[in-house]
Formats: sequence, C-alpha cells, structure tokens
Amino acid sequence: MKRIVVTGAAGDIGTRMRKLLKGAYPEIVWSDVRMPAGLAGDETFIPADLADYAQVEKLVAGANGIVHFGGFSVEGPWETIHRSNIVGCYNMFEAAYRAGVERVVFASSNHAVGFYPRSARIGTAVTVRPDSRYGVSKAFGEAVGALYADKHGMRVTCLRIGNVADAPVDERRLSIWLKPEDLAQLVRIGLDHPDIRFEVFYGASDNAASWWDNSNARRFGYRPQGRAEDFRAQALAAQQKLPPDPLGARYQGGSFCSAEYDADRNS
Ligand code: 15L
Repeated sequence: MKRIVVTGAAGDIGTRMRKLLKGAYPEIVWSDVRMPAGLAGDETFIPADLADYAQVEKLVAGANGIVHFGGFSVEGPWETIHRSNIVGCYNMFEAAYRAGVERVVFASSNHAVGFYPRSARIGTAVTVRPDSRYGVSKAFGEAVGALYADKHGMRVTCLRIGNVADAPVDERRLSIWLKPEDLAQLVRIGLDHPDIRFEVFYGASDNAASWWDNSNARRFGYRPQGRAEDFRAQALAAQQKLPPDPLGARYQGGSFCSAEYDADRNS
C-alpha cells in the first residue's frame, strides 16, 4: 500500500489516527470538508465534500487504499445522514472502484447492531439491527462494501467500531471501548493483510464485559492491548452521574435505542 487516503481527518478518530498512523505508509493523504486543527507541515491534506462525486473522484485518484472515517458520526436528521453517510459513502466506494483502488477500510459502527440486547453475545454474521438512522447508514455502508467486494473484487474491511476514547467513560463503554492504538491495529490489518476479501470486525479492545465475539478479527492477527476492566471503577463512578435510562440499558446501543423510542405506541 503506497498511497492511502483517509477521510474524516478533522474528526476525533481522524485526529487520533493522524498521530497513530504517521509513517506507517509511504504516502498518507488526509481529507475532510474542513481543515483539521494542528495540521503538521509534513502532513498532506486535500479538502473534499464526499457528497460531491467530482470531488471524491479527484481525491481518490492514484490511491491504493482508502480508510473511510468520513461522514456524520452520531444520530441526526435524515437529510444530514442521507447526504453524509448514504450519498457520501456510495460516492466513496464508486469512485474508489472506478479509480482502481484495491482496498477500503470502512468505519461502520456498533449502532448497526445496536438493538441486540446486552444479554446476547453476537458475532459478525448476525442480521443487522440498527438503532437509529445513523445505524441504518452504517448497515448501508457495510452492504455497499460487500457489493464492491463480491462484484468487483475490492478488498473491504468493515469495522463495527464501539467507542474510541482514552478510557471507557461509562458502564456501556466497558463493553465496547476501543483503545485508539487497537483501532490503528485493525486499520492496518484491513490495509495490509493478504487474505482480506470482505470482512467485518468489531472495533473493540480486549474487554472482559464485551457483548461481541470478535474471533474473526483475531483470525487475522488482531491482538488488542486495551482492557476496559482496568478502568472499571472510574467508568462506574462516571455512570452514577448520568441520568437513568432503563430502556437504553437493555440494549447494546444504549441511548441511541431509547431516543425517539415508541415501539409500544399501539399497545
Ligand atoms: C458511534 O458510532 C459514534 O460515532 C460515537 O460518537 C459514539 O456515540 C459511539 O458510537 C458509541 O456507541 O459510544
């Protein structure tokens, strides 16, 4: 992988990855609609609005691999999700295919499967159960990735990312925390591993309270270093300060599930 394009460079994950992937590939092009803060003199940045196909086409020309963190990263109005995560994601895959890009690592999310109960342990082969319009857009991205892999031979890795942070910030995050260094490891597996065709990995560290069977990632050599349990006391103390959310607490997606919830409206 000589030239890598990374979208979403100005976001929280993009900002962390700019440090952690530095020097990992001969050429990394960072992109976003807005200029990232603190761009170093030796970092290459190309602005692009992913909803504009012509801009995406220019961005990906000559790339060997794309890491797609770009898009809207939480729940939002349909117009926003549609523009950023449906049109933007499709443009990225289509332009990548037309430019002959060999690999894409797509930042999916735990919210593609957020309506599985916390009592369930799920692998990567389960039916998607999105908990939000945002979750639907991530399931869409995984489906588009599968199409370009199966039909056009692109090597695609979808990372169902939990929560990237320095440490788990509440009880739910004890199950889904992803240490930034572990995310960098997953990205590099997606970009480099010779046997990737179409793979779904959970973006989670080595969390004792995990709801996910991440053996597929381990099969590709993933060896997470983060252990959420090391932060249990502080995560539970932070949880005490949050308002109660009994419905959210039943499901893996937490407050993404309880927001706008009215499934019992006809009963
Ligand atoms: C996500 O997918 C979001 O991008 C992030 O902001 C968090 O909300 C995370 O999920 C989470 O579930 O904690």
